[in-house]
Amino acid sequence: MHAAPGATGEFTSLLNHISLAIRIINSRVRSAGLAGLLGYTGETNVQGEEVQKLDAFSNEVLLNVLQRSGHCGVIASEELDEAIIENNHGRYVALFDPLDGSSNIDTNVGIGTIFAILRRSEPKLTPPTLADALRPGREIAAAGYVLYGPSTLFVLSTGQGAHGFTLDPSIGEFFLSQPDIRCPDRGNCYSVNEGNYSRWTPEIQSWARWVKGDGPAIGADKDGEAPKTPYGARYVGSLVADAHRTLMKGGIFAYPADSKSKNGKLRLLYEANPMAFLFEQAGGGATNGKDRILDIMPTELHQRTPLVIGSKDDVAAYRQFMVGERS
Ligand code: AHM
Ligand code: MG
Repeated sequence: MHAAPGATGEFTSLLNHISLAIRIINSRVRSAGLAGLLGYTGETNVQGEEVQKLDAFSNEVLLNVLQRSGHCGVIASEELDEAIIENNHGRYVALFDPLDGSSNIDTNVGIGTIFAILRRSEPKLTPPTLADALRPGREIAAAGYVLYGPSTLFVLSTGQGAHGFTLDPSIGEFFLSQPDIRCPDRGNCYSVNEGNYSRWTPEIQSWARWVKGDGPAIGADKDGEAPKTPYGARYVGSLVADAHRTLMKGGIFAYPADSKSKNGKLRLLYEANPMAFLFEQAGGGATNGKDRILDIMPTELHQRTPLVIGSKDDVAAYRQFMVGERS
């Protein structure tokens, strides 16, 4: 963690607080199944204490740690209706999804935490407002995700590349394990909930047929290589797990809009922006199908957006289907 480039002083302290919250959440995630086995999943445990669901617990931990850090003027979470705006001296805005993929908790599938940090423009002169949080993702100062998988992996960017840190559980500290992650320019896997196929537009359906080798052949790229279809299918249903695989191995993850979720399912501020920031830092791409995710000007806290992230050539090919350059 200390090797994160560009992290100094207050900013470093904020990141250290986030790291602490993550380690607390990790320890509870690691024993979630055990707690269930021992019957701790009811309203109260044997000590008579209320047992919180893991996502509510994770939210509380991040909130408490960030509030006590004193660094945040605005804190917003996917689990809270309203933003917490309270600290006039806080120079930063923290936005997070405390436990993403929570529908996978009960089956012991990878889950994660996602966050973004923004700098308030004039923290000394103006009290914090909601507007401090409603900023485009290109202004993010730091973004990261944690994958609670076979190991606990923290992928972080402070705007100078994306770097992976693995938790050493024996001493409870993160160590730099994947410096300067680069997403391959093209991959051979696609990741999408294809159960939504009948709800997609014809453009998305065409892309899905193409990626399975059932669509029009696509010619060589400028580097002379034509994409080889069919792509393999991989879909966990936890954004952090699907995004991490895509970041490391290349390919594409898409959660498009559909006739049921007209603006897509994923949230711009807590999920799409941090992931888009990390993918761009690793040389990948991120679009809503037409526009760059990081250029979207948010209008509300819990705004949703279609999200397509991955290898830059795969994201570019998807976009060509959406804008009618391919069909
Ligand atoms: P959540 O924030 O309620 O956990 O929902 C977000 C999750 C993502 O992790 C994942 O990419 C997506 O929802 C999966 O949705 P679906 O089950 O519709 O495929
Ligand atoms: Mg989520």
